[in-house]
Amino acid sequence: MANHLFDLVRASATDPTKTFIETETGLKLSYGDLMSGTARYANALVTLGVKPGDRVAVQVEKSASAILLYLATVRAGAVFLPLNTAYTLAELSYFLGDAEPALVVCDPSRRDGIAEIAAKAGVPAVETLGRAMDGSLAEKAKASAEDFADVARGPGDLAAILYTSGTTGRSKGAMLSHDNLASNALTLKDYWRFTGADVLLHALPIFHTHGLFVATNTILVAGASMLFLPKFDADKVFELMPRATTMMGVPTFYVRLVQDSRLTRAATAHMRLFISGSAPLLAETHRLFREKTGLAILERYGMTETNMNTSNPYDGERIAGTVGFPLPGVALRVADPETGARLPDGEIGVIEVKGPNVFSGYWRMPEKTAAEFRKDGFFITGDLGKIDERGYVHIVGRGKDLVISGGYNVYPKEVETEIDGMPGVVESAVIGVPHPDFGEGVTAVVVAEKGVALDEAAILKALEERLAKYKLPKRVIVVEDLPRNTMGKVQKNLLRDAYKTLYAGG
Ligand code: MCA
Ligand code: AMP
Repeated sequence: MANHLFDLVRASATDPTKTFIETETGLKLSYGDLMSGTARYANALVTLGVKPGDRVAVQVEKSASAILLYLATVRAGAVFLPLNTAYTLAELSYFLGDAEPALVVCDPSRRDGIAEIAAKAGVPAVETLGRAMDGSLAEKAKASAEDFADVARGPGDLAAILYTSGTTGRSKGAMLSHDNLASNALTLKDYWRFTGADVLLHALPIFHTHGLFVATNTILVAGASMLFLPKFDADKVFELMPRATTMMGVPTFYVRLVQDSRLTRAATAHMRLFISGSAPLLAETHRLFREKTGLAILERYGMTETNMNTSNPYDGERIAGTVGFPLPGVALRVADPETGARLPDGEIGVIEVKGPNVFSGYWRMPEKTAAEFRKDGFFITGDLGKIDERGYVHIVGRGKDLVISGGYNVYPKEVETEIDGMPGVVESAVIGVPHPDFGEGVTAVVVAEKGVALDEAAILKALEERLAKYKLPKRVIVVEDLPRNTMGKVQKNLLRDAYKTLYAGG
């Protein structure tokens, strides 16, 4: 049966002996193992009652089995819903309630807590999958048959839902179709010249677009290989680099690498391409990297809702501070934020995109979906940018209130809501200010009730139980009041300016 996304994988898995993933523990999974392993997991899913269109929510540690589970979900015609391993039970409860998955898969160590919230959300099944190919789902997969008749899925059918926090209110599930993922993977493979000879050094998490789709799908459609690290670790990266040809990372990876004396021309001699994305790469990092290696990092730009939109060229000049050109098949314009009218090149406006890469909408949120698309089908990214005279796209800021810390999005509103609910707090403003390692450091500016002495450590402790660690403010600053404009709106730009050197010097 035709399964739009998995058919592409099948087509590139021509050599069953070829390595697909090698983990740091030495475990090797070939393309043949991929075919049989995904069949086993797909059979296990079906036995557990997962039907086409059902959501499979997955919060597991990074492993080769987790990738098998992703592809098995696609083969079974279900919808993969990956969740950040840092999410707390409070955060997970919302996702389970909203997505109504047929199955939750979690790390064995988290089973008890997750089973409790899954039961409350009415999720019928909870299974476990550990990093060492252990867990109840792994057992079921092992006991299942190694062939599976793929469920038929067309280009427009859903393959995945990825939650992205909202600037106001609740997190939104971006619905990604088979063709959103397939078309982007094929485009990136060609644009970045991936072939079966490539070996990607993969140190990203696999619960977001970057590590799962941009990295893994591109490797899959190229029939290439990945060296899988559980997380970014400079020692491991340098150890494995001689065996790799490419790496993808968030700017923090490169900030850490350029500070490392091991980054040299010799160390990177085997590498043909380093790609950066998810947050702005400082021109200084680009310059230092080039100085030390002779290689220009290729910066690209995307979003959960759109997959990848632009990229610096493979052959042409990779210009620091720009995100390059719209990818083939992607229409991009810079528009007046109010009217959506296209602005002349050189002028700053909101970046809008349209193409096969762009999602179909937010899960069960038709109004929010409608509000973020123009009538002519362009998606309003909320990023502010311009197009220069050579056609390079520049991102100059964000129209949305968002902090990006080490490549993870943190929506101030979510953190402010938690802080504002604490006793003794009048109000708070959460901002991002320059941080030497994470790019932006989440920072909370808090107003206390008269006579109340607020304690930074106590606020952080209370937040820890509610929010994923990367969302926690690196500092909490208590002030008398917040600056406001004549409309009464908090002037975050003044706060960002006042605390711009808070993290200077490390
Ligand atoms: C870890 N911590 C963080 C972050 N990561 N704090 C703020 N921001 C973060 N990103 C916390 C840890 O919990 C720890 O807290 C302390 O900071 C220091 O941890 P450290 O060991 O230095 O961190 P790490 O484990 O090395 O992680 C940093 C990292 C990681 C390698 C940059 O965050 C990472 O892999 N980020 C990639 C995110 C990503 O894939 N984004 C793509 C989204 P404590 O000391 O208290 O325990 S997809 C996307 O954005 C779009 C589509 C796109 O264009 O790609
Ligand atoms: P996410 O919601 O995690 O998909 O994050 C998407 C956002 O990350 C975009 O809307 C941009 O604000 C930002 N982003 C991604 N890549 C880049 C980049 N190369 N330069 C600047 N911002 C980026």
